[in-house]
Amino acid sequence: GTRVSKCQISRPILIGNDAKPLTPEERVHAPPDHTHTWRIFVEGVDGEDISKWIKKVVFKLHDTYNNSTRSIESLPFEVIETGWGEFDIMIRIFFVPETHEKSLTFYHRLKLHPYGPRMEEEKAAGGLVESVQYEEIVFNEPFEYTYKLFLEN
Ligand code: SLL
Repeated sequence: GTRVSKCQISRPILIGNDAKPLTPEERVHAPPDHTHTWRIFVEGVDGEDISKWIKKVVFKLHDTYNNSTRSIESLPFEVIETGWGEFDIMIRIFFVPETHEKSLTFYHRLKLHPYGPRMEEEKAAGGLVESVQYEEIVFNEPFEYTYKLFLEN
């Protein structure tokens, strides 16, 4: 393939997690020390279908989890789990092979507890918390396939 010189394409994505305390009924079915259910995700902005250019997302969880490397190959790119602690999740994004783009690695700190500027709202919402980061993925001198893909989408 040929690269498109002097061209830079950037696409926004959202990386984040939400979490909430387990209800007493849910705690009956979860391991005894687990306190929260949470979801880690990679999403498009405004519901964009990112599977047109993202092939798979690998989430590396804390070693306390069974099968701590979770490979997600179709939408939604997310992992839903229960647990008791906060930790850093390594997130590796693989692009569709036609783009010839190398995978990119991000980190997200899993948030379970109300704290920070939104603490009062989070407490009022029964401990429902959310932590989302906006990332700009930049393709520098993309291959023609990638260039055309984003022209059309
Ligand atoms: C902490 N450094 O001490 C962190 C570690 C580990 C979280 C958090 C349970 C996994 C399981 C779980 O929530 N691990 O038992 O399946 O806060």
